[in-house]
Amino acid sequence: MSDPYVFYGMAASLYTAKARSYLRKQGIDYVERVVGDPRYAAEIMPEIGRLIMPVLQTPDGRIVQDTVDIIEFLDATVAPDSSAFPATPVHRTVAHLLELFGGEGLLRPAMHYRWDFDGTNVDFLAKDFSLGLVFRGSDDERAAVWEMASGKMRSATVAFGVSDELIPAIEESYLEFLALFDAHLAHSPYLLGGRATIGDHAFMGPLFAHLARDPYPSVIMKQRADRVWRWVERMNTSNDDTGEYGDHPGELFADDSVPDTLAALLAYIGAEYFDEAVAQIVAIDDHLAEHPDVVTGEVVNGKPARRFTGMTTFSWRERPMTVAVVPYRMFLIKRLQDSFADAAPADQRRIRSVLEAAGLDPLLDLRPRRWVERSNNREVWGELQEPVRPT
Ligand SMILES: N[C@@H](CCC(=O)N[C@@H](CS)C(=O)NCC(=O)O)C(=O)O
Repeated sequence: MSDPYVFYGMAASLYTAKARSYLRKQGIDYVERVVGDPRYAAEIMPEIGRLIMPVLQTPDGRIVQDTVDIIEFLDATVAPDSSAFPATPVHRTVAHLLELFGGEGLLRPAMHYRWDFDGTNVDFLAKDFSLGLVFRGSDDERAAVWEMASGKMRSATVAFGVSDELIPAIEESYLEFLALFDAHLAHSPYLLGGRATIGDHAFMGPLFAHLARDPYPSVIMKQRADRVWRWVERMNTSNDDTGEYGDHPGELFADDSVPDTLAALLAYIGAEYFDEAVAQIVAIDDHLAEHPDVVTGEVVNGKPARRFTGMTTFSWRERPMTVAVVPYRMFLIKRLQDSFADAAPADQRRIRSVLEAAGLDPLLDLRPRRWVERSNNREVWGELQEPVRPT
């Protein structure tokens, strides 16, 4: 028997939940270690140049950081027969869109419901964070690490657009999302039908660690969207866990189709997230226009730990919202466009009409003058190209 994979993360971490659900759904033999484990500092950090989770270490010692790369690597090497990437063109492109929205678009409610309800959440979070970050440390060490880590994450809420005046709208928007996802799950155990795809795994990031597990929002999910709560449970099992659907075929929706409840969720993504995604593309293109000295392959922002490239403002629910510019999103949008580009012309027309119905089709065309790619576990600038900006 070969050694298991080693998976570094922690219970409270958003992106850890995304890749963990993949490991579990695929029945991959792995052990999980917290990032406070001294082996993370000794073996992982020197390779990846920053503290970030999750990270996968393969039995032969290879290190893979970033949930997209972890899932893609395992999908190609361990699980090609049960791939989380749909084989058909519409489903595949929609899965990439859901991956973008799940991993990035749901950060705002996740951050708000974690960090703005101290009366209910904070004692749990303090213990939970220190379990993952401090390995067998004293109470004083735990308290110090919690102060540092929680201070950093709390200030990041602002970077994701949480502000006092927008909180009522953020909550309204999240409840709408829960209602739409819950309605979709009434007839389907996963986003694209009978099995989990990369879209489900990305949704697990915000929906598990923060929105289903932190005390305050977990009650909201259980009371308002019990099917979403069940989906979260299901995503953490290695079997189907679809009893309430009867004998459900483990297949995606027939004929590459998008049922009405999924179309409604896509329309929600169009209304809630499209302007933000476009603002990110434009801001990255502006940044590159102002920095013509950037070269292909250069680490974005000079250091892997620098995740933001300034701030940008766009209109959200008819109010201005200011958020951090996140170059990593260019990596995800490129994958969406690559999936579209790989499709045959007739399939491209079908993809475009599904996205058009949701007001999302320009995401198939807009691009900054350089994409963001990943190399050696870092985000790097791609080749220079002709930008396509909104008209
Ligand atoms: N793009 C990365 C994001 C990973 C990420 O942001 N992880 C968070 C925890 S959920 C983290 O390590 N944050 C630490 C930090 O930014 O200092 C992925 O998909 O894996």
